[in-house]
Amino acid sequence: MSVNKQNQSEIEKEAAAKTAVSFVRDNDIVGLGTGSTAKFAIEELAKLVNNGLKIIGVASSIKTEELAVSLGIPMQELGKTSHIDISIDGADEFSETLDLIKGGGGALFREKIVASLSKNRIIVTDSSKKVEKLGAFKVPIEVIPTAYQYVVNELEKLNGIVNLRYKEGKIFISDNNNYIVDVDFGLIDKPQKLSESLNQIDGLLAHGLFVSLTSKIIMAKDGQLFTFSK
Ligand code: ABF
Repeated sequence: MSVNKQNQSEIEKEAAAKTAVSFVRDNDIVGLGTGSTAKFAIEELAKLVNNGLKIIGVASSIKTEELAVSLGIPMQELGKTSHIDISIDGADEFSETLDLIKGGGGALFREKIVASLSKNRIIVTDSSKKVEKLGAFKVPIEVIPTAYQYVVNELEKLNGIVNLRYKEGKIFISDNNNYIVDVDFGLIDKPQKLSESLNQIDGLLAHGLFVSLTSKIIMAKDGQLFTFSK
């Protein structure tokens, strides 16, 4: 991506993130996403907290937890959270039916738990994430290592082309000590159906298809904000 395009993307991400933060209210429990767009939202929230906004943050990754704590946002553990008022997170792809592919950063399991606990789920993106049909971005899937080969077999039965994720030459290990595979299913005609099939596979902890898990998508493009909601 050229420097100009990268700068434009960052400007769009920041604009979308700041808009999402404007929906946060005093005493909200706020789900904090993972990735560069969510980072803008966390930084904006920290400014408001330092000006008196009273919230409790719940992180979708260790990286997000560390960032939020370093910025002074009061936090509570995800495992001890029974409800979240509003969550703000990014995505790798989204369609106008509010279906997403998430997990490019490897945080999809906790992101999905945060989204599932949230009353209001806001996704913030730059314009590069909008697609007609999901699937150009391979679907990240978290796999328990002791079930790895079995899960690969099952994914291949679903016509998936499975790629084990590596980072810096080593197998990528998630925050939950599992593997991540990125699976090419081609363009996905029926995300709900594929999601249901994936949910049946034992040893597959979570997948990056977020179907019916989003309240609103805020996308920034060329200085304008676009909102997608049902
Ligand atoms: C996270 O946001 C992940 O699910 C997704 O991969 C990422 C998108 O990253 P970015 O906001 O940096 O484009 O929630």
